[in-house]
Amino acid sequence: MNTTDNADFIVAEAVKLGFGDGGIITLSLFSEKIMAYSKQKPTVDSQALLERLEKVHSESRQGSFLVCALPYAIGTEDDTGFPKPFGNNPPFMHIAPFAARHYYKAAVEKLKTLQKDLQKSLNLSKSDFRIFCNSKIPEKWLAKAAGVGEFGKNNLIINSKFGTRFVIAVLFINMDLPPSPSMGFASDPCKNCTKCIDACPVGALSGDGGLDTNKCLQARATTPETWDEKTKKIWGQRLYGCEICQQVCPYNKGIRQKSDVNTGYLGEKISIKGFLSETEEEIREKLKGSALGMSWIPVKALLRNALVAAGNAGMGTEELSQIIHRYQSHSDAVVKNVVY
Ligand code: B12
Ligand code: SF4
Ligand code: SF4
Repeated sequence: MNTTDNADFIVAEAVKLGFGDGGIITLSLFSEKIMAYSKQKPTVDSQALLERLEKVHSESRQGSFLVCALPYAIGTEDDTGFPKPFGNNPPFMHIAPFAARHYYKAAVEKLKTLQKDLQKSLNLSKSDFRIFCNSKIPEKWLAKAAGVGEFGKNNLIINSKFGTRFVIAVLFINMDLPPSPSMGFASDPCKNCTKCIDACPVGALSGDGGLDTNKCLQARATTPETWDEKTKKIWGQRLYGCEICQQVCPYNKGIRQKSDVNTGYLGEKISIKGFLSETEEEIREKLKGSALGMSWIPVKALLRNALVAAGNAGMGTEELSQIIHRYQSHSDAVVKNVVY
């Protein structure tokens, strides 16, 4: 096999494992592309982006990134046969589709399988590979450079087949491989569209690709802070996740994806009563292995979110009052102060 065959073979194997798309970029070409992007657009801090890759650099600065896109399912209420961890009693609160199953974990598992196969077929050792998913390295920039997609004004990478609804997973391979051609957009995919900017309920998108994490509801979903009345109202009946800037994107229109991923299944609807009836320990236990069980998501932030959802569902006084009463004497102000 020559190296071109290797590159095609690797991407094809990734797709066989369930990834929707994949592309390859060498470490050296990535660095070059980043420098070029920052020349075109001074807000792109090439130095900072390249520093984030330092952990990956091999002495020789050789190597390639296989950047994969794992599309996530939309409309998982259709799924049958999955256990509902908090029961099925309405009213419900919502989990955004990207977190309804643990796609990040599933993507890493898929890359581990691929790595094992590649160790044999490319005659490389375990230490020649590194897997990254939701990590510190600039995954969106790698996806752009590897031709998987292009930045949209919603701050996400748009893929020409899957829109924005996919997670990115990266396999570093200590071998220079031919880079993939770009798969889609010759120029700015957004053009004059501003739908995501206009629809964001908190004005978090700046319009030039930037996102204000102090405003974004997705960022605030995990921050243990007390919310004011305005934030509570805007939060609605979510438990976790906001994806309005994806719902309105024309590139996601009409795409109703299925997924073979079952890892950490929670579904998109969680019973408010079922959730709030559990102790914190029980909640932690039930969320283990799911996207909401990740170490950096504090249970007290989820409790706050659920109590706000309960309030917005009109359950603050009668039906849930006994359950909610427990939280009025909670030791933590973030949870206690939010009770409706
Ligand atoms: C921290 C983080 C968040 C934070 C903060 C996001 C942020 N902008 O900083 C929060 C919690 C808000 C978040 C939310 C979401 N995230 Co997130 N997040 C990350 C993470 C771990 C790091 C991102 C990061 O480096 N932030 C630091 C800032 C400075 O970098 P940046 O966002 O890349 O900002 C760049 C752009 O603004 C760009 N830029 C500057 N000027 C301009 C101008 C133009 C015109 C353009 C287009 C771009 C541009 O340059 C900046 C610097 O690089 C990545 C994983 C990774 N390693 O990439 C996932 C990741 C970006 N998230 C992802 C996803 C799916 C989401 C959510 C949909 C749900 C979720 N998982 O939480 C929402 C979507 C919100 C949104 N509209 O972006 C995916 C994106 C997949 C895709 N299709 O692009 C990633 C890649 C995770 C993964 N492995 O799949 N996320
Ligand atoms: S995730 Fe929600 S709050 Fe964050 S930028 Fe998108 S629409 Fe705005
Ligand atoms: S909604 Fe419009 S502006 Fe926003 S990312 Fe999609 S195409 Fe671009």
